[in-house]
Amino acid sequence: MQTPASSSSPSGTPSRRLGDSVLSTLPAAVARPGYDRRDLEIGIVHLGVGAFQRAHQAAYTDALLETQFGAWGIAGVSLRSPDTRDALEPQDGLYTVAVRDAEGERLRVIGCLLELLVAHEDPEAVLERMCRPSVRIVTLTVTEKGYCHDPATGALNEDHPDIRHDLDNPAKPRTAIGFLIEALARRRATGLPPFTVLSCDNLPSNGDTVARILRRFAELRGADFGAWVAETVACPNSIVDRIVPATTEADRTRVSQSLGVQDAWPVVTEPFTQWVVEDRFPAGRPAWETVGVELVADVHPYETMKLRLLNGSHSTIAYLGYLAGYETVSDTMADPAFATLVRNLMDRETGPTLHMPPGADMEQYKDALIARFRNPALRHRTWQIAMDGTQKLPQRLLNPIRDRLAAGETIDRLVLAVAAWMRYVAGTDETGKPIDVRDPMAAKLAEIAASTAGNPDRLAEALFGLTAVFGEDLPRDPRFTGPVTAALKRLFADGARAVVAATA
Ligand code: CS2
Repeated sequence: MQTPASSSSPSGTPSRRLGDSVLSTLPAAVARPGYDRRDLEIGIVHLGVGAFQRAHQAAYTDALLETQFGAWGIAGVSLRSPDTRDALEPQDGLYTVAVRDAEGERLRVIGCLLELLVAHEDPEAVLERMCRPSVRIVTLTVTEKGYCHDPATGALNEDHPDIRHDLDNPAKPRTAIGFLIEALARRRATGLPPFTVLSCDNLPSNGDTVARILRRFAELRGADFGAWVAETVACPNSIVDRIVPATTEADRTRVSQSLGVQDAWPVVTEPFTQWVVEDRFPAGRPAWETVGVELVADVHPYETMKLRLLNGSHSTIAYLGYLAGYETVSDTMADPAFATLVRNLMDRETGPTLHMPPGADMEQYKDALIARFRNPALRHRTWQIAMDGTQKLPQRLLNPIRDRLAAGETIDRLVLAVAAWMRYVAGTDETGKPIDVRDPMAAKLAEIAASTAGNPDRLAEALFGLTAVFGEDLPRDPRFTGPVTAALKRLFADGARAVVAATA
């Protein structure tokens, strides 16, 4: 029996669930799909259906369907965790995007996510969707580590246990790469054209990188197949940008109260959104340009701008802010020493390495970033951004360091950020509390931390030995290793806040 929309649980969360049957009863201020979801066909399979995709790519496609209906419904796939499926299936795939800033919160219920699958539970169902003739694009947000590659070189890690598994068990893949290749092989065998593979992760040349990885994996299944993948599968590069912190319990309660029905997993984000995509979609694509997506011939200038100015600053804030005891990005930015450091990092170190995209204004971009980082309505945890540092450091901090060193320029703030990562992965904070270090190389990092026992020289030296992160060049360059080790010693001796104030 359904409960009336007005009834609430003791916690104040309405007990009736969001779903197709209650869409028309939502308060007038809540935007919702005006198109008929029942007529929507699956045109996109998305691997890695998480908060980011739901607040970004799905929001664009939903906005497009609103004005221009087409066969672009999305099947959302989680590779392992059933959480998103379990939360959204009872809601017919509907969920709310809450856009928040100091002025308030705007809600829209998104309608283009038609079904949710968990690859780990039923790989065949995922492959079946990917092989439907109506599917023309497979989008990915599987995070940096989901590409099973060597972050320093961008090549497939052929020794990765999940890649070995997928080569040995092609019909039951574990990785996004294994799913893409098996689905492409099946499409080829039945004479269907390949889908376009659109990576939406923060990797340098994400399209070229996934193309290289797919080609290599396909070659390992057969030279002829490798050549077919190289020739026929389009992998446009793309830049995605929207800050989407993990949803909290308070977000769930607040959004559900505003809806008058329970949304078990809304996503909370900022007003800013950007998506720049190379226009290479041989199988066709949604008319995303009508809803603000920038379709361009070359994304590279946008990419370095975003990875270095936004993500590079984010990682700097994450490690130093966490060590200084700040829980969120906006808390960290409220400390004037940190705000100065971040601005100077952009003005004096990362910014000067960039060739800006045509028409872009670097000063405006940096001002906007500072305002975005300060957004007090988003509780973006430093700990969340600190995750997976081994996968993020190369493109965010180490490549700008390479460029600066090649030009004979200073790297003081970049070096401090790298040292802060080292101090962070040492595994205990400045009050002696353990840090929950999440990283695909966490076991190795913990081993290094234990064997170097808080000795900064030995810790730095052991971490420089991770060639997948630092490459062969930087560990041999005393202009890099010397200042990083010195900054690490100062972080251990004086604490992050004091070192930031002295370096800013
Ligand atoms: C963040 C990004 O978690 C992180 O590493 O730097 O997720 C960042 O919020 C997005 O790239 C913004 O577009």
